[in-house]
Formats: sequence, C-alpha cells, structure tokens
Amino acid sequence: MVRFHEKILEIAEGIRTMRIRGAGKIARSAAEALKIAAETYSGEPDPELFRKYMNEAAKLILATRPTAVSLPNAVYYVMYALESNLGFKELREAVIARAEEFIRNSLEAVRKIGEIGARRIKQDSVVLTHCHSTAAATVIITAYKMGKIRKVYSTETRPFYQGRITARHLIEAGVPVVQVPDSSVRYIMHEVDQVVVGADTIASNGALVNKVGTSQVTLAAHEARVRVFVAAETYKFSPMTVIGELVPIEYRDPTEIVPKEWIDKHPNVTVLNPAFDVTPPEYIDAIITEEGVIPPQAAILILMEKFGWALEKIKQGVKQSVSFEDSIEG
Ligand code: RUB
Repeated sequence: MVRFHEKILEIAEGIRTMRIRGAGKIARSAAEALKIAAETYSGEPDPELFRKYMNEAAKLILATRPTAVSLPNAVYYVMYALESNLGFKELREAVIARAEEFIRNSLEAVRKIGEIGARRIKQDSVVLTHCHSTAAATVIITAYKMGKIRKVYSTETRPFYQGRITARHLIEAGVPVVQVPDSSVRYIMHEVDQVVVGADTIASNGALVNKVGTSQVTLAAHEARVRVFVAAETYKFSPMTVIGELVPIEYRDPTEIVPKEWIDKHPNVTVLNPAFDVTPPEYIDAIITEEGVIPPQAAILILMEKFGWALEKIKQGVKQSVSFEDSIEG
C-alpha cells in the first residue's frame, strides 16, 4: 500500500469533512495535493512507478466527494502530464507545473467572472444568493465596488450554514447583508432584482447542480420574473454528461440535520441529507464563465472547446490512466 505525505491525507480529509469546501476551492486543493504528491515521491526514479504512485494519489483525492465535477476535472488536468513520454525527472516537473497552472488559471477565472458578472448587475440592485460560492461572491463584491448593489440576501443554507460564510465574506468587503432562512426565499423574492449563485457541476444540457435548495430559489425567482445568473468557471462543466452520465448527488450524514440522540430516539424516522439538487436550464438566464456570458443551452459549446481532448477519449471508450468511474464511487 502506498503511503502518502501527511499533507496529502490532510487535504483529502479536509475535502471529505468539508473543512475545504466549495467546488473551486476543492479543485485547487486537489491540484495542490497532486503537486505535493509529486514533490514528495520518494520511490525509484522510474516513470512507470511514478505514474502508478500518482494514480493512487489521484484515486485518494477523487474518492473524497462525488458531486462537484471541478474535482475530477482538476485531477485529470494535472494527470494529463503523465501521458507524455518523458523521463522521471521531467515527468515529475510536468506534473508540478500543470498543478500550478491549474491553480493559477482557476484563481484568474474567478477574478474574470467577477468582472464580467458585475456588468450584468443592474444599478441599485437587491441580490439574493444561496450557499457560499466564491465565484458568486466575487460577482457581488465587484458589482458592489462599482456602486451597483444596495443589499444582498444570503440564505442560511441549512444544514451546514454556508450562508454564514457568505455573510462574513460579504461583510468583510463592506457589502450590506441580510441573512434569511432558506424557507423565506419565496416571501422575500418580490424585493429581489437578481439571483446570483455558484455551480458544482453544469451538465451538457445546461442543467445546474448546486447546493440543495438552489432549484427552489430559482423556482421562486422564475415565478417572480427575477433573473438568475450562475457564476461558474469552465472547469465546472462535466464532460461525462455528454455521453449521458448522470451527476451523482452526494448524500451526507443525517447527523448534520438532527443530533444522533434524536435519530436514536426515533428509530422509525428516516432522515435524508441530500447535499445538492438539479436546476433545469429553463430556470437559468445566463451562465457567467471566464470566457464570457453564455445561455445554459450553450454549455455543450464550452464542453467541446475546453474538454475536446477528454470527449474524444470518452467517446472512443478509451479509459484514461485514472478512470472517470473512480470519481463517482466516493
Ligand atoms: C458549495 C456550493 C457552491 C459551489 C460553488 O457546496 O454548492 O455553491 O460549490 O462554489 P459545499 P465556488 O459547501 O457542499 O461544498 O464558486 O466557491 O466554487
């Protein structure tokens, strides 16, 4: 069995327990873990052995959480370096360079999304956001700095209360925030001008997978004719959905909803904790990517442009050195 540096195990555990959370941060941490794996490899200087070891590290990271496609996309981006026919030293350097490149590009994508998205926010807007998304918060903060935002409603986002992270994040930037329970969204929607949320995964038909409750938020927005914007880096688009794979929805431990004592006291009650839900493309006005604003129906174009290499392999049924299935076992 391969033994990994403790920093790698810490990152894997951090993602699993949600100390590291949010699809973008998860992806960057995955790339960081692979970079550390390459740096701390202490086996024989043999390309094949190094590839095997890196595959094991990739499997460990992929098994942490199943829903955000940013995780396998980051892993495959870095692991692509192993496909070249280089010697051990160059191969190791290539992995490290690709991991660093992913992290750099990812942070730059969030910044660009902020700039592009802020242009779509109307003057004097009341914005509603759900969960904590760095991409969505960046749009909001950038628009606020442009003097466009009057107030932000941030849902609590039960059961994990990521809305509290959003409130802190926005308050630190000076944005006026009102924290509201998830169940109040329809009641307050008449006051809202625009909804801005993030994405864990976007399917080839433009459907959005994001924190559970997002689809209810968009339903209320649709009814009130409020526009819904999704802030999503292009590595949130899922190549596997092109061939019909469904996005696996993570079910987390019921004790995140009610205490264990309550569950023990009520053995006939089943407590479910789905962490994500699916918003159909009809409920989304635009997806803001670092490449520009697209309608959800154009998701397939992003996939063809950005993941052409992966799509070819998937279509030919050629498995990569780490199979895509590994990502949905976790
Ligand atoms: C987080 C969540 C966020 C997306 C986008 O869920 O649903 O909206 O991941 O976030 P969890 P970002 O807290 O369960 O990870 O824009 O930061 O990538």
